[in-house]
Amino acid sequence: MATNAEIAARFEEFADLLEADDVEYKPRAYRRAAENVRTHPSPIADRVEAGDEAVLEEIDGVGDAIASKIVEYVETGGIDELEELRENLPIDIADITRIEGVGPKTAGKLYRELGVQTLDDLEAAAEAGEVQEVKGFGPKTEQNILDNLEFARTVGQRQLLGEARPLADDVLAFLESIDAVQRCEVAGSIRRWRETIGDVDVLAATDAGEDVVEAFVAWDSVDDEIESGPEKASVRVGESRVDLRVVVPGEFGSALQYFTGSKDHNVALRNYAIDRGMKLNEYGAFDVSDVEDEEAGQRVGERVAGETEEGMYEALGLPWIPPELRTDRGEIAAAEKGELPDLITREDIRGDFHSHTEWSDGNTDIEAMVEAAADMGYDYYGVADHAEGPGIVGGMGLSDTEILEQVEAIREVGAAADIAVFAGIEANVDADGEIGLSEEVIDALDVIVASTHSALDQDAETATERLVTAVENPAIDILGHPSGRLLNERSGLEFDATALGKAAAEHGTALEVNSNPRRLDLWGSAVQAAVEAGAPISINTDAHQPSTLEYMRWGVHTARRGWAEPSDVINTWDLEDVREFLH
Ligand code: DGT
Ligand code: CA
Ligand code: CA
Ligand code: ZN
Repeated sequence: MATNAEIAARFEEFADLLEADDVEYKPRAYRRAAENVRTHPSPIADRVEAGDEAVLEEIDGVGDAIASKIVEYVETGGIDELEELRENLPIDIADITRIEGVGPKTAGKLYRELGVQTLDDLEAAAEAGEVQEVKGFGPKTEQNILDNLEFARTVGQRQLLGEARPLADDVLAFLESIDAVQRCEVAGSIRRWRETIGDVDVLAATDAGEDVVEAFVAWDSVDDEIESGPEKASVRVGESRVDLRVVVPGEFGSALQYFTGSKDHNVALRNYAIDRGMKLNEYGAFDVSDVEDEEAGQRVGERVAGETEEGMYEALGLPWIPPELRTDRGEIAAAEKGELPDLITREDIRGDFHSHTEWSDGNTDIEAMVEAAADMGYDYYGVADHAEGPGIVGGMGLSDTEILEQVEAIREVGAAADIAVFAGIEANVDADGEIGLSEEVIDALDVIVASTHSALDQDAETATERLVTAVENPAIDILGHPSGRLLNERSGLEFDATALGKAAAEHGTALEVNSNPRRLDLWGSAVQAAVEAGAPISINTDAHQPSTLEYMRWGVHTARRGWAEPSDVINTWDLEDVREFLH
């Protein structure tokens, strides 16, 4: 069964190939459809297959033409029009467009002029000096392709937020150390806290742009300079690409707004501006109500904002929208109505319910974990080691007898601790949604986190039923990492997040945002669906050693991407309310 991600990938490819074929407008529509399909909370193929084609009307950007292609794909596993495009343009387009400066249009041209189909073909053509002979290209473009080829080969995958963000923080610290830099900030997907990152974007405000660019490319941590000019530079640091833009202080806010994205948010915001006689771009917000020729340049009209990002939104009569919400999933309408969520922050978190010790596969004893949790200023903390069961390596998970022994050990540490310590377990949700713990064990425990560790290839309908069965189980307090996905490794279960959220709300079971940067499970759009359905959320680190209790940062920002307010998240509640919830 096709997942939403697979359907979305087909439409991305569609968009790339159409663009390569010099088709206008249509590619944008396909990209928008792809994004909305990817983030749709319920498994589209399942519903279409079940005859429920009304699901297609729920998806923004999916009109009749795209809807019929989705149906065709679900029914036949292919899309005739896409096959035709592929035959027409047999290019490895995802690979080739990974080269900075080479987009689908360029790829199309290189194929038509030189027969380039793969990265290897392109390398051969560039080395033979054929690329610079193509109309519209030149020696500089050819050199750029050669310079970026190797890097394009190595960065097939997007980086994890947990790897890229610490680098971005280092970049910011470096920029702040440069005297000529007045302000600096990250932009792009990093600032939106997306779970994977294509490249790291940073922005600096300065009156001495060229000096700042020069200092940046000379930074000790830079491995390679990819390109640089008076206003920007791109460098490689380890596995990451970092893009710096320098702007004058008066345009910092507008540039920050523009380069933070997402593209979809910016398109929607620009349209919102146009409807109000305004023009937005990276140079500012302009009142163009008196301007006759709207295409007459970037800085045309009366400039009303640009120095601060708040000012850009204010110019449209909107409150500032937190970057995590900038996905075009309703944030502009909410801002207009004054209904933006009051998002949870790291400071709201009072405890963690899911982490491991050496009793199962953790690295330290119970005491070390509790001490670390107390040092973080938490009021309460739960140990939840693995119970034995499906998906857990033999001998690693605890038997019922061992669980009862560990409960005693946890109670002993808890009695001496400054914070409340919960005796918990991470049980295993089997293929049918059951956890198989004895009544005695269930009664002895304070908190039961139940997670899927097996049968992660179920179809979406079965998976939804399985997860709903789990949250209906009164013994289960928290459904751990619901999809079981591992970013860049396995996609995990697909399920109907709205249906799961409704069941969780009804049965008082929390849905986890697992903060491990390889998981981030649930993620933004799923959290948003769950929160909308009224489900309690629990943000946990799944730490296996004291240092990774710091993963809480990733989980909080992921919950923010799902519009979560403090009251939605049980980890912000006081001890008394938490105790009542766990009962
Ligand atoms: P990434 O790097 O793939 O994780 O995602 P982003 O969002 O960081 O994308 P990136 O690095 O290509 O561009 C950074 C931001 O700049 C992006 O979020 C929005 C803005 N931007 C860049 N190019 C365009 C464009 O052609 N149109 C619009 N509207 N915005 C753009
Ligand atoms: Ca980026
Ligand atoms: Ca970039
Ligand atoms: Zn687990």
